[in-house]
Amino acid sequence: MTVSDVGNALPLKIFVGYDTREDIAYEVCRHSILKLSSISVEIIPIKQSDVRKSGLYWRERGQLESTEFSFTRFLTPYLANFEGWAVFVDCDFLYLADIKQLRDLVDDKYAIMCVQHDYTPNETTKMDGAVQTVYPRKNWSSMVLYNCGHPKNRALTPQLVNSQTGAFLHRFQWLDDHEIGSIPFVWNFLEGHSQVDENDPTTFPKAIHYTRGGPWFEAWKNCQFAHLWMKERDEYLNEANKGN
Ligand SMILES: [Mn+2]
Repeated sequence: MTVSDVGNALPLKIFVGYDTREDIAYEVCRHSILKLSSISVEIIPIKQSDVRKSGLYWRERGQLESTEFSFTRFLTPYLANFEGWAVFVDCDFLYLADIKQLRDLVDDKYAIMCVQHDYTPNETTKMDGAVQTVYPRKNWSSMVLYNCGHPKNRALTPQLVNSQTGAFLHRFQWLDDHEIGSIPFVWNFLEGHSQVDENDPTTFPKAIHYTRGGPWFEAWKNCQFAHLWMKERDEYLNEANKGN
């Protein structure tokens, strides 16, 4: 929290998809958000074991779910009490810019906003060997600004999140197309896919998405932008050690 926020509205809720195999990715993502944020934020990991315990999540794990938050992410508006705007983001992101700039993009006429990638991955597997699936609107759901108070998002009850197909949820089929706003791709900059144009600052990443797997996996320790993630990880570890 910063001084300029005193008296302002509630902190921005940022729900982060948490996977037990990627705890360090979550911690580093969180660190990068907090380090650069000029607004007050509340970072909340969505842990599958927690939402199972609290009775919000009961579906069986499917073979195509590459992370523990494949479906739990769609509980975001519910978890935010269907109030205000909230962010959902995968844990495999590294923020390079102030999240205030992202929040300033919100437009109440939309039910959700996201980067609308036109993306077909080259890899057939991702991360630690999980199957890479290809579908329309691939990667749109990995970082979403939810207008949690929008009436259409009331559809996202635990009942629906636990019963609907992956296609329905990941393609946002509870919404009409015009209810889905667009955000510049630099807020979900896909490592290995999105391109920087050195002559065009609007292409410089504001949040890198290590969607194929990040440096916390042996197979991806030399991926593009690995050094940025490693640097953030070292800062996180240094601070965590000092604080204990
Ligand atoms: Mn991801």
